[in-house]
Amino acid sequence: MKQATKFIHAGVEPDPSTGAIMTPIYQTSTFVQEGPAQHKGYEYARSQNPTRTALEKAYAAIENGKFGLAFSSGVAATDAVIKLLQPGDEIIAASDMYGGTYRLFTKIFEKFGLKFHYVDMQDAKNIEPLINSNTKLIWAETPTNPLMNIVDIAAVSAIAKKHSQILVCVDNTFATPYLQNPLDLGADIVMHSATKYLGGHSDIIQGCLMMNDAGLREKLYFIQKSTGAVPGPMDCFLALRGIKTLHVRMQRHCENGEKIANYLKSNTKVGRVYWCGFSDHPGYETAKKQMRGFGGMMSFTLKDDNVETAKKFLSSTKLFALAESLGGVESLVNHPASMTHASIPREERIKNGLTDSLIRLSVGIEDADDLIEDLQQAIG
Ligand code: P1T
Repeated sequence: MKQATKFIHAGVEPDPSTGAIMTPIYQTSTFVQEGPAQHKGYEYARSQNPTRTALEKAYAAIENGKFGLAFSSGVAATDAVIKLLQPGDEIIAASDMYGGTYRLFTKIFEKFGLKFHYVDMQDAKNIEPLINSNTKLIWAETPTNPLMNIVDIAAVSAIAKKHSQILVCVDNTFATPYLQNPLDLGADIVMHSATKYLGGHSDIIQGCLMMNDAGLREKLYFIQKSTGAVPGPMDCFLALRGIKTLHVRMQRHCENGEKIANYLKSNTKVGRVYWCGFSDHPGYETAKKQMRGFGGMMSFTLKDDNVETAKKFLSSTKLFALAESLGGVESLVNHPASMTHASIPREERIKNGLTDSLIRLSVGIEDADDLIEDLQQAIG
């Protein structure tokens, strides 16, 4: 089945009781049983809910996976993956990633005896020297938030496959399944902040995991129901609705992204533009190999590269709303150093290239000319 058809139909069947074409919002906490343990597959809504079941089937299908699991946030989905591990286990993660993921690893899980190593994963070979018998997970994000670095998923997965105990999980939030399918490239788990492009309308917080291995699905399902970070049925309904237009939205995000990236590059007041669709981007060849387009996320600095000028720009846009998050139909602008990545220690951040003056754009699906006009007046 072609992608566009899959995004619209994945997981959804006419409702068995009424024929409703849209999966109803099963707003219920529990399900009546005919006798003890005699039920229709639904017992208690933390464990199963029909709206969530439809969404989880859709999640599996859009990432070419066998199984999908929905969580109450992207961070909750990441949390579930790390709970597969035990004290003493080691994780290799990319040094550039969403600040909240870094915070979860360093502030929550390190104190439970997990050891995290952070490497520049733009060269997969950097991983190998860190592998030992305790290494259980490689955590990759690509393109990375906010520097748009590219990790070669097939190369990282091939290294992991040499060691049977190592799982690879890829945070595919920025690329979305429209552009990239990590399971097809050898990853064991795909994670998304569905809050972003999958939901697509800035109206839910949600996360998900997709995988092919039934044993892994059982372990993650056990964690999902035991720790309880499940999304409510209304949010599942909204995510299901969002997925139906993912391909159409992404097409426009990619078109607008290219126009805006080129506009910024040509503006003499702009310094460096971080967008993986430029042929001089260090990860361009890998991006071209593993992605079907380059998306609408980018970061840049102004030539007058200081925090005050950046802040003035951030307060001057009118269409680009200054806010955390990304991937919605409306354009957003963000200051990673003080907003989404504030939990990463400054020295650590700067060492990896995330300066105080970096500006991140989530290019929406408005008219590109209007967006360029807005950037133009804000740059001045
Ligand atoms: O916000 P939540 O749904 O819990 O997802 C966390 C998350 C995980 N991975 C990536 C790549 C992300 O970008 C995020 C959330 N990011 C933002 C809120 C942001 O503005 O970058």
